Amino acid sequence: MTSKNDSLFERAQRTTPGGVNSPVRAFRSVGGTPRFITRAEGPYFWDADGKRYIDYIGSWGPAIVGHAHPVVVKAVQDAAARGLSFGAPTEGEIEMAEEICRLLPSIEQVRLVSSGTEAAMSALRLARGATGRDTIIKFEGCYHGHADSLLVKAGSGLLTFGNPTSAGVPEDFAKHTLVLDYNDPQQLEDVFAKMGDSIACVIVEPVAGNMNLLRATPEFLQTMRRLCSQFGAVLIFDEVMSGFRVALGGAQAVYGIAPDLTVLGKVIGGGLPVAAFGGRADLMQHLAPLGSVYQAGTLSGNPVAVAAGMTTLKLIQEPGFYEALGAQTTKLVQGLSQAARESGVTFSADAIGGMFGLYFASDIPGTYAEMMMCDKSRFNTFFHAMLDAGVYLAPSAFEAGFVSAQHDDAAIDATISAARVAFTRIA
Ligand code: HOZ
Repeated sequence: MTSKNDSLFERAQRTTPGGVNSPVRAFRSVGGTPRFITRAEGPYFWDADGKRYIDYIGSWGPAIVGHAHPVVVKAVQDAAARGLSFGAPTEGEIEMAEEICRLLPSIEQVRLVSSGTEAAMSALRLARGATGRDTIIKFEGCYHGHADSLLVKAGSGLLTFGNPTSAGVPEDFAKHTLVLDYNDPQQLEDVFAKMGDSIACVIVEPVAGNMNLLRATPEFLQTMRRLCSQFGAVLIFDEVMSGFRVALGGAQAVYGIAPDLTVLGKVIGGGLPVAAFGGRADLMQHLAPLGSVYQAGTLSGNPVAVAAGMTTLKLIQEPGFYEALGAQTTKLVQGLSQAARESGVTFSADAIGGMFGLYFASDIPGTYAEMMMCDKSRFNTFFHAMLDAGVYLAPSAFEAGFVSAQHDDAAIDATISAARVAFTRIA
């Protein structure tokens, strides 16, 4: 019998490059046919062939309260009935800005946009405009969306500017980006000692989620905080993944470090396109219409998207929300680790809040280089065995996983049982 997923993929490729609207969805890294999703509810979604999966990507982070939460759906329906988009301000946007500033005290003022890419790109422009400097620092393995200055990999030496990682990014843009090693505070010290006065900003994922899950060491983040303050550079935390995910106050609450600017996305939209950047009021006041840094968007602060986001932000503040989310995520990674041990498979796992990483390596990686040494082919075998068993993990060995508040014991236990079988295919 022909699979509907197969025929949809074939059809999609005729009109859409690679058949997908975002590359990782194409399953290129793991092989096989992407699943076309027809509906989702709680911790599950269903594909075009009617097969149910326990979902561990949660739309790559936003679905923290579970898919199609009835309270969020109702808020979206009500907002939609009042009008889809006005291109003029609404009270809902003020409420959302107030809520963000209350939950992340380092944010004194915030601007809403529609995607994490847009938020990161705007934060960079603001940092450059406010400091009058061009050079930015990012870290190998961190992903901040696909703005030109950020699709850059390390050059040949510490002080060599980066090389584009995508065709279409001019060398002239990449030459303003320095790419350093994650979790290497000494490199930061060396670079700032040589050229601290010309650095506009340092942008970092304080808990990295785009090279699988990788925690920053406190020393690494403390060093960049100190150096940015000392040299007048702007410290930008990209909390698109970690914001409202590793804790209510994001990674900055976990580490107790206040960045100058924060980039947010995913959870704040509750599944609809809301992202934001915000921080120190004196920096934010450089933005148009007050200042000379231009930034704008027709759908920024869209009323339907804001309704989904605000309702989600309320739900995650219910008593015990993060305790329960963290407990289920820990139960998942401990169960998977135990199942791997029983099969003699070299494996480790980490979790922080509702985010987790699975590593086919004996220890949890602490650097990008260690992460790259994880066994990708074992991950791919595991991924497909889990998929066959109805568990949908991110289709890449280098993406983090996400648990929602709807992942109950039944879902977690079923996942661990599936893993017991999957690990035997590897051993
Ligand atoms: N940016 C996501 C991977 N880290 C993928 C988003 C998507 O395909 O929806």
